[in-house]
Amino acid sequence: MNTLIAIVVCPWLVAVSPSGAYERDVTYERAVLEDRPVGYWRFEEASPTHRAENLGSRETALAGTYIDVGLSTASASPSLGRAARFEHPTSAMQLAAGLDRWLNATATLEFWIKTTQTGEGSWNAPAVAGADSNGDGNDLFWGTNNAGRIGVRRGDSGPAALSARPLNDGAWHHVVITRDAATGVMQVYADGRLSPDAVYDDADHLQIATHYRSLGVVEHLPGGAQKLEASLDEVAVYDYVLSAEQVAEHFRAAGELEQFTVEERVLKLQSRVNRLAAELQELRRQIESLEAAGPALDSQADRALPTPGGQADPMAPGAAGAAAPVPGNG
Ligand SMILES: [Ca+2]
Ligand SMILES: [Ca+2]
Repeated sequence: MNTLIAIVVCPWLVAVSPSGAYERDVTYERAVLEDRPVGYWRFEEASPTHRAENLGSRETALAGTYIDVGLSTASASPSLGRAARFEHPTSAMQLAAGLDRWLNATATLEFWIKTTQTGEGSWNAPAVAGADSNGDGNDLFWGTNNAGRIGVRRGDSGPAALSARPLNDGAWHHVVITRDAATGVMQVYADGRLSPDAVYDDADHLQIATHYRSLGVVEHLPGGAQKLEASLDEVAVYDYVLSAEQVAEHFRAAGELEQFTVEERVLKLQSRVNRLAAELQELRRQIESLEAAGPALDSQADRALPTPGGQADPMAPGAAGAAAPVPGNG
């Protein structure tokens, strides 16, 4: 009964398993789905024998198969549920169809990552997704790790947009990488904010032709490459460039992370205050609009009243139905 009530009263806040044993907050999930990802993997499965559910619009076409991936790990906050550990040289999630169709075009890759790995090299550095085109720079490395700085690289040692600071401190971080295939502009957001100096205009505008359909590994690499060693969560792929507001909203929807510094908590609270102030301003505007329209509405109401000489008020003094004064003590 309680389960039913929770779902009916607030369907976007609480999801309850059929057994009722596991509850999770889906605030973050709702924020991501509102922005229509084509692929969105939450890693909520309890066992790697299950298929990784894709909540994005491509549904089963981008469902995943776990390969040596650890599951049921606590994620960065209750709103993120569980996370996946890509902790072995063979750890990967293989998808039913290619990711390159999306990520080689204008796209966004969003994920949460926890790692202590220090990426070395460029084309052979660990990354979340991508494939090497052997012998040339006609390739993309999404989520590449360059000495702990995470971002996207085009080409073997080519242009890259990387987070301003290393993120390999063993704490969870929200990373959003965007690439506009038409303009060549690549951006990296770390923990909700655009990284300074992490916008790179890749002027070559190459048409990338590599094929890949895995998460947690760079495909088609000759020997000697570094394999990603990290926990990942809430990986999402979009077929457009997320705006700064959308990125900030997702980060905010993750809720409070205990790892945040006082400065980061103040920034999050300030962001919430700004949003409430904007909502208050909008409400005031609506009130003023109603007040301004008030006289006109009153005039219309007056015109709708019965004219004098029309139907008599049955309770008026002297009317037949009016009650006679009752003598008494008052
Ligand atoms: Ca999750
Ligand atoms: Ca290459």
